[in-house]
Amino acid sequence: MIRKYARTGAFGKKVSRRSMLVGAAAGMAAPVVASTVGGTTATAAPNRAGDSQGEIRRITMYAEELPGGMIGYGLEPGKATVPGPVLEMWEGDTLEIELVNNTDHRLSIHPHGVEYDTESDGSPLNDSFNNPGERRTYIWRSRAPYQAKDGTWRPGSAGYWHYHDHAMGTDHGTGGVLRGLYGALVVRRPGDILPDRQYTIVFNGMTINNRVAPDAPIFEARLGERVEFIAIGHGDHFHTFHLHAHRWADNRTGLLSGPDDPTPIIDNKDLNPGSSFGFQVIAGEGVGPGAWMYHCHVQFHSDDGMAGIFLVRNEDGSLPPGAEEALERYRNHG
Ligand SMILES: [Cu+2]
Repeated sequence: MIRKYARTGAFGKKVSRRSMLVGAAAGMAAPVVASTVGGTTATAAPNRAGDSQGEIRRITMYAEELPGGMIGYGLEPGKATVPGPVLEMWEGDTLEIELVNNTDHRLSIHPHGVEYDTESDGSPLNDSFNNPGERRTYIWRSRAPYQAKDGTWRPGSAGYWHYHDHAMGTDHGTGGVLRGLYGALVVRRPGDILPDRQYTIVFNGMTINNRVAPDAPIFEARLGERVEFIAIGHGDHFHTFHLHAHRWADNRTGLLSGPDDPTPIIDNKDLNPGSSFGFQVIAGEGVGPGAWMYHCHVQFHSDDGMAGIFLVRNEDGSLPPGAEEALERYRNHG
């Protein structure tokens, strides 16, 4: 699945709201092998004026039942996915989400990383949820770094965050999270580099996006494409996320500011319940195309199915030597 980003001009002026805010089922893996990867070209980062007051954008989301007992969020009726769509904001933006509950369960949407009033908390504690069939608007605000009255600098909202249900099953949304009501929230800073592709990886319980190997997601890219991963943890287990043959800087973006940037470089990171991080890699750079594993590095978790594939195709979209065989081995996982 290809994430289309705004590629020209002032963000929010020339591109539709939908194309800016959400990835088309970005968390869903493309079908194994059979699919070809659609071509996209690298992009320069669109850059909004730094003194912008931000924009107010409105979207509608739908919570719906899915096969296999799952429940997902979607941007159109009948289009819910697990994980839900990637929601994006620029620092300073406000996002108004009208959530339509098309299920028979009480549920909500609760974000991490952004600011909101108690009415938009998404928790039963604050009487903030949707009853079955109900529509309710949640308002999320973001801001750039700012100087407090005492002169100290306070953090902005930019980061790789996430959202999830906080009302189904229990007052903490335990039932909703278990069944798939979660997704990624990306808040960017003007000047941030945008990816060609974007994938959400949620370690939820002992699953990846509520699936286990050999049915865990296979994320695809072509050699040299800029791929953004957003990793999120949920459930009751402690996990570590590892991606083969690629590494990233352990900071907000995963990128270095220059050759002397002292940020630690990693290829493995804790991914515990409620936490999230993201990073960008250039697919196959330095290592070539191939079927590269990603998995939880807790050994019995990977053995039990918390493992998937980052399939880096050749630049022309074909499979490199050995990849088909590797995918066949993956199909026999476990
Ligand atoms: Cu694990």
